[in-house]
Order: sequence, then structure tokens, then C-alpha cells
Amino acid sequence: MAEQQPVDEQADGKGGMALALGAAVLGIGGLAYYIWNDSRAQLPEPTPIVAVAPESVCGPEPATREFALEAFQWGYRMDGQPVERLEVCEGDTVRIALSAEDYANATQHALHGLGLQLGEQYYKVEAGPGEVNTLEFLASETGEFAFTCNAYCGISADSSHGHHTMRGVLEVLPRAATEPEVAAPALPATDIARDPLDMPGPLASSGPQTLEVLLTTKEVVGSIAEGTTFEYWTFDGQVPGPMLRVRVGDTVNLTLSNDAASKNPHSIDLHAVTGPGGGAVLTQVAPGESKSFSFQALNPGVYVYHCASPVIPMHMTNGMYGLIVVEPKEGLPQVDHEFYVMQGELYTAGTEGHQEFSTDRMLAEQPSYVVFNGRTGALVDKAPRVSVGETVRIYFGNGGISDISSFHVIGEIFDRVYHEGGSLVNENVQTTLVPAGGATIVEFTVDVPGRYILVDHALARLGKGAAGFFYADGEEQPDIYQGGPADESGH
Ligand SMILES: [Cu+2]
Repeated sequence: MAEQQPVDEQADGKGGMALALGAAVLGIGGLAYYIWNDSRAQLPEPTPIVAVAPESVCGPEPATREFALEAFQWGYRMDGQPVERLEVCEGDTVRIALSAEDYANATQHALHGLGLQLGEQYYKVEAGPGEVNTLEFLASETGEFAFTCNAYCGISADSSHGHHTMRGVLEVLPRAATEPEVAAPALPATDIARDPLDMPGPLASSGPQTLEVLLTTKEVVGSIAEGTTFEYWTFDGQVPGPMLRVRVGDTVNLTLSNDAASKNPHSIDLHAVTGPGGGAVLTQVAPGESKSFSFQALNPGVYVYHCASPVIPMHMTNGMYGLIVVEPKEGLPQVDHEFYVMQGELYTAGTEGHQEFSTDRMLAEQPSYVVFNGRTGALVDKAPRVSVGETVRIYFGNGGISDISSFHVIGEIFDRVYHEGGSLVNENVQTTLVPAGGATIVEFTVDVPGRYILVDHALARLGKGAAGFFYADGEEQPDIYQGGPADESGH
């Protein structure tokens, strides 16, 4: 059963009319309206019913504002409604078409006019019964300017014969600052993109060790994409930060040093740490300071580490993330190649030149860029090469704060996936989910030569930068993959 319509709409008919009038006024452009209540029709006390906000009136470009005013015995009206205030914007061309009510037995009142002093200029127009004359002028300065029925009405403006009520105000509103946002020029930049081959190799088999790790947080200007720069916040100057590699049972003495040139405190929370805060509470370091803490790696897997200084998502997306691999006691099976790849999100204001961080975009979870290894094209410029028949392992982490990555290699099937970077191994996987703050390990043998493309299969992110390559060299493998002979292809 349909719900009954609320009766307020009918009860509030005047409000509805006001809205309709407002819409009409907006359609005309630039008029704030005052009308008289019916009960006050003989008393010219205006009651405002519509206020047109300047923001909705003053666009970036000057406009022509047209008003069709009719002078009648008690004042000016427009579309039958008394008018006391006209609003325009500085620089607008104002066109007032004045007509005079043609009524019987009032010939001495039949000539009406409108005069307006605007700065140095006095503008006037008059109209007799049945005439329409147009006054056009430039709203050359801001302020409130009275207009009245002037001497051309035929009698004095302050006479008691009625013309004294013929007055109003033209308000010339300032135009909001409208200069287009000019992008700041790009700054000198360093390449913050980490090479996917830049990582420690497999660990030698041995008993538990104590490892010393030093990481330095640095704020550096890098290039996100052609022609754009951004102040990245990093571990050791690149994105992602250095891969750390330990083995289950190892103790890590980690020292975090914040570069003296930094403007912000930084810290590190490693998901491989067992203990409150993952290290973050113990490592909040001001610029120029260092702090240390120790942890024992208890669980095998691949883990994200990231800065955890407020505002944490801002520190993360600005580039402060990396992976720590905790190998099982027996180590990981040997492969021919290992790649280190992390997806990240960048939230920036603007699209060119030097870009500032955008809190609005971050809160809206609308990254401007989704990238692999810090910037667009990082894994294109630094695409690894392998040979057909070799095995590849990719440590893939998600340093983003909004998007879940649907990690996929076009033209390849993952023989094994360490699901969510843990100990559960899945086989024969096309696309694997990597949550924000999560990681995975994928392994495959390359069977066919050519170029392979790493993507987040949420493919709209391709246009935001989430693409990378690796190349496989070697002989064609027609048993596995080949095109049809040209004369049989039908094309
Ligand atoms: Cu930080």
C-alpha cells in the first residue's frame, strides 16, 4: 500500500511559491526578490522571500543580466511581483527594460523613470504608458546603489503622489576570486622507484641469528608520472622501502633513524612483529633522532611494514611501506628469479606539475594514482628479464590504504600462491586478492617468450598507473602458444 503523501506540501503553499519564484529568479539571473504580503498590499513594507546567494550568481565570467521592470503606481515590479533589489556581479552588463503601467485617469503619473548613480556615472531611462525603453550599463564597481523614479517621472521623487515609493537597490556583488588554479612547476626529482630486483637473496641455512637492521626515513621529491613531482615519504629514499629478509627464530635489532632534513616524525610497524604496535610505539622518531627495538620473528611468511605516525594512512600512501620476508626454518624452495613488487596509492591535488597531498581524496578513498614500486612506469622502465623455462617468485605487497589488489599477470598462471602471504599454498591461480596492508608470494614457470604484464585486475587502475612488465627471452614454444598461419586466419 502506497504511503500517504505528507500534507505539509499543501499547507506550505507559500513556501512552494517562494521556491518557484526562486527558480524563476535564478532563471532570469541575478535578482533577489522582495514581495509584499497580500495583507500588506497597501503598505509598501517589503518582505524578503528569496535571497540569491552570491556564489550561485557570480560565475567566473561576466554575464549580461536582464531585468524587465514595470513601473506602476507604487513602485517597480517584475512578472507581477514588486521588486526592491536587483543583484548583479561586478563586471556584468546590466540591461533594464523599463515599461510603464498604462492605467486610466492617472496621466500625471503615467510617465515613469529609473535613475541610478553608480560611481561617477548617472544612468537614467524613462517610459511612458505602453512604452518599453532599455537602459544598459556596466556594473563597474561593487556596492549598493539606490535607484529611484527620477525627475523624469514628472513630479518630485519625494512627492506624496506615490513616486516616493518607487525606489530600489542595485547590489553589485564582488566576483569571487576566479583565477584558474595554476599548477606549481615540477621540482627537481630523484627516481624513488625501487628496482624489482633490488632485494636480498635467499638466506644461508644456519641456526637462529641476531641481525642488525638500520632504516632511515627520508622525505624526498620524486616524479609520480611524466611532468609531475611529489614529496614522497620513504624508508631509505625509495618506494617500497628495502626488503628485509630474516628467518623464523631470528632476532632483529632494528634501528630507525629519521633524516635530519625531515619535517615530520616517522616510525615503523612491521606486521611480522609479535608485540603491541608492531614496533610503532617504540620507534616514533623526530627529525634527526634514532630509536631501536628488538623482535624475534616467530611466524614464516611475507609481511608488510609501514610507518605508523599520525596521520598513518597519509604516511603510508606517501610511500612509507615495504615488505619483510620471514623464511621458514628450512628456507624457501630455490627459484631462478625473485621480484619485489608493491602496489601503492597516491592521493594528490591536481594532475600536473608539483602535486600536493590531498586529504580530501584520501578520505574519499579515491587515489589519484595506483602504482607499482612508487610511481607510474616503474616496472616498465625497470622491467626484469628472464628466460623461458625459468622459475619466478614474486613477493607482492599492497601498501595502499583503500584498494584491495586483484593481482594478475596477463598471459601467466600462478603455479603456486602463498595465500595472503601465509603458509597455505594454493595452486593454479589466475588472480589473487591482496588486501590493503597484506602481501602474497606467487610462483610460476615461464613457458613462452614475450612480454608479460603485471596488473591489478581492477583494470580501471591501469589508467592510474598500475601496470608493469617483465620479459621472457627464448625460443617460441608453438606446442603451447602460436598464432594460426596467415592464410588460414580469415583476417
Ligand atoms: Cu612516517
